[in-house]
Amino acid sequence: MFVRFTSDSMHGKTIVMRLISALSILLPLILCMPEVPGQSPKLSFDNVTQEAGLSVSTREPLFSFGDFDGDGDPDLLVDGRTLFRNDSSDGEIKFVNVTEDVGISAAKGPSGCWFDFDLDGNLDFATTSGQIWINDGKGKFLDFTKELGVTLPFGSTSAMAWVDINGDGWLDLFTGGNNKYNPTQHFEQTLWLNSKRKRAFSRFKRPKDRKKILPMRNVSKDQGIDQKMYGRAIVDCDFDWDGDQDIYSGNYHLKANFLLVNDDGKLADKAGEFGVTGVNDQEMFTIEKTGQKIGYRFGHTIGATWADLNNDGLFDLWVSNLAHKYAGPRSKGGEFDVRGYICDDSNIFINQGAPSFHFIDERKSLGIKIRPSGPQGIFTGDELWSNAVCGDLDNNGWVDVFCNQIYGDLSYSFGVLYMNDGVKFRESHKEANINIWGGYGAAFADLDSDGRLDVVISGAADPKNEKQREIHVFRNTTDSGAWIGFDLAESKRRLNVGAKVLLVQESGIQIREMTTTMGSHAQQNDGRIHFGLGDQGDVKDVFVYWPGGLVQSLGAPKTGKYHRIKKPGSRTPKLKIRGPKTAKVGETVRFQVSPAKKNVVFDWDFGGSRMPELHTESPEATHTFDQMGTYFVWVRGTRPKKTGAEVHMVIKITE
Ligand SMILES: [Ca+2]
Ligand SMILES: [Ca+2]
Ligand SMILES: [Ca+2]
Ligand SMILES: [Ca+2]
Repeated sequence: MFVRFTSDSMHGKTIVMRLISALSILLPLILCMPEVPGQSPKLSFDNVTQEAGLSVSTREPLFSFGDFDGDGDPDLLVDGRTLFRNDSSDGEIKFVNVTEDVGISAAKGPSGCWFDFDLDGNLDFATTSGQIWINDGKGKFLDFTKELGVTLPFGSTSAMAWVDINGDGWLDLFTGGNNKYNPTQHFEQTLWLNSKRKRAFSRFKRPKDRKKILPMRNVSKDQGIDQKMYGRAIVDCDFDWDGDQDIYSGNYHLKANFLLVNDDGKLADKAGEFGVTGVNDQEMFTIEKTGQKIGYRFGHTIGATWADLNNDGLFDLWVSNLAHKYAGPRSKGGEFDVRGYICDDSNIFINQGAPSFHFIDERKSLGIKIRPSGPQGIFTGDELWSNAVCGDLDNNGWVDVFCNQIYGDLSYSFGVLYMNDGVKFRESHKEANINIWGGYGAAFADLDSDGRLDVVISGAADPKNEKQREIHVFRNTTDSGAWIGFDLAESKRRLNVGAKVLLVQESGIQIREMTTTMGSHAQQNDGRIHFGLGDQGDVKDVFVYWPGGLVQSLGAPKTGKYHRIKKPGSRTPKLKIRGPKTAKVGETVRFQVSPAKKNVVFDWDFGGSRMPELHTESPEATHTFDQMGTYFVWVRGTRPKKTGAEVHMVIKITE
C-alpha cells in the first residue's frame, strides 16, 4: 500500500517528503506489496424503503442516527421529531415509528442531534428549534428545555454540535446561527456550557425537584464568537491531535467559513491561518463586454465533513458548496447573472499535518473535476452540493463520500457518490444505482449490522417530481471484503464525543473519530465506528484514544464483528519526552521517554503524519532527518493489550 505514495497520488508531495524516512524503514515490506491499488468490488445496493417501513414523505427529511434504546443497532430520528426504532433482524431491515410511545409528539425539529447530556449511558437528543429531550432510561423522553435554560428562538439556528469544549467531560452546545429574509432577521452563533451534574435526570421527574437543576450558560459573548452567521454545517473534530474538539462552521451566503480552534476551553476562529475559509479573490475573472473584474467571495457552504481521506492519520475536511456555475444573460433579458463568477467551488482540504496542521485544497488531484463557470456552451451542469457524508461503503479501506444536490428539478442535480480508491475519487452513483434528486438529507449507518454501511437519503426518485421529497433506504449488498467495528462506551456512557480509534494494519493505518454531527443541519451517521479492511492486510493493533488522554491498546481483535469497548478505569500515565530542540540535517538525534516502566512498548512517528515509523521495546529511539524543517516527534507508550499514553515534542532541523 505504501507504493501509493507517489507524487501524483492524493497524498501530495509534502507528505511524500516526510515519508521518505518511514519508507526506508519499511522498504523490505513495500517490496512485497502489489504495485497497483487493490481492486474495489462492484457496488450493489437494494432499495428497501418499503420493507424497512420508512416509505414516508415529509417536508425535508434530515437524518440523525443514535442507539436510543442501547440494543446495539442504530435507531433513526427524522427531522428531529419522528423516531423510528430499528427492529431489524436476520438480515431484514425494519423500522417502527415509536414517536408517541416514547413521548416526543411535541418535538419540533426541523433537525435533531443525539448525545448523552447527563452521562447516564442513555442517549438524549436536542432539536435545532432548541428543545432538549432527556432519555429516562425506561423508554421515555422528558422535555427539559425550560429547566436547562437554553433559549434559542425558533429558527435561530439550523445546525448544532454537542462537544466538550472545556474538557470537564460534559458535552457543551454550539449552534450555527441563521440569516432569514422576509422579514430580515440575523441570529448569532452561540456556545452554551453544560454545568456539572451529579445525578441522572430520571430522578428529576417531579417539578419541584427540577428546580435543583443548574441551567446551561451562554458564553459566546465572553468568548467573542457570537457572530451573526448562517452556519449550516457545524462539525467537530480534533484535527490538530491536541486532545480537544475543534469546530468547523460551514457558512452560507458568501461568507468565510470558520475553524473554531479550541485552546484551553476557549474557541477562536483561525480558518484563515489554517487555510480553510474558502476562496476570496474578487478579481479572478474579467467580463469581456464590460471589462469588469469579478471573482469568488467565499462560498455558499451547506455541508462539511471531517474524515481521513488519504489514510495518513490526519483528519481532512470536505466542504460542500452550492456553487452556482451558471453565469450569463438572464433568461428574461435584463441584467447579467454573475453568480457563476462569485461563488467559490466546493473544497477538499487535505490536512498537511504537524507542526502547522495547515490545509491545502487538493480537489483537482483527487479527480473531482471543477466545472467551468459561464454561459450556455461553457457551463456544463452546476455544482449544487448540499451535504457531505462519509464512510467506507465498499470496505476497501478508503473513506467514500456522498453529496446531495439541491434543486431537484434539474437533470444534473442528483446526489453524487464519490468512491475512493486510495488515489482518486470516482463518480459512482450510477454503478451503485443510487439515483436521487434534490434534498439535504443523507446518512450512512449499518442498519442490519452486517458490516456493510447502508445509505439513507432524502430526495425525489424522479427530477420531475422534485417536490416529493421522500426517504430512500439503500441496503448495501456489495460483495465486499473484511471489516471490523467498535462501539465505544466510557463507563456507562455512550457516544463518546472526541474518542479516536487508530487501526494499524500490515501495510497502512486508518483513523476514525467519534464526532457528534456531520454533513449539514445536525445530521448524524451510525454512532458505531466501522472500518473496511481492503487489501491493507491483517489487523496488527487497534488503539483507542479516549478523551482525557488515556490510550488503550486492543491488540488484534477478531474481524467481522462490532466490539463493545469499555474505557478501562486505569489512570492516564504522564509521559515525558526528551530530545534536542534543534538538530542538523543528517545528524543522528536521540529521543528518550520517561518514566521507563516495565513491559511498555513504544511507537514513534518522526514526521508530520501519524504513519508509524519505528517500534521499540525500550523508551528511546534515534532518528536522522533528511530535510530541513520543523517536525513533530510523536511517541505512544502502551502495555500491549492494556493502556498507556502519548506525548510529543517539536524539533527544528537546520542545514
Ligand atoms: Ca484540537
Ligand atoms: Ca488525511
Ligand atoms: Ca471505500
Ligand atoms: Ca448493512
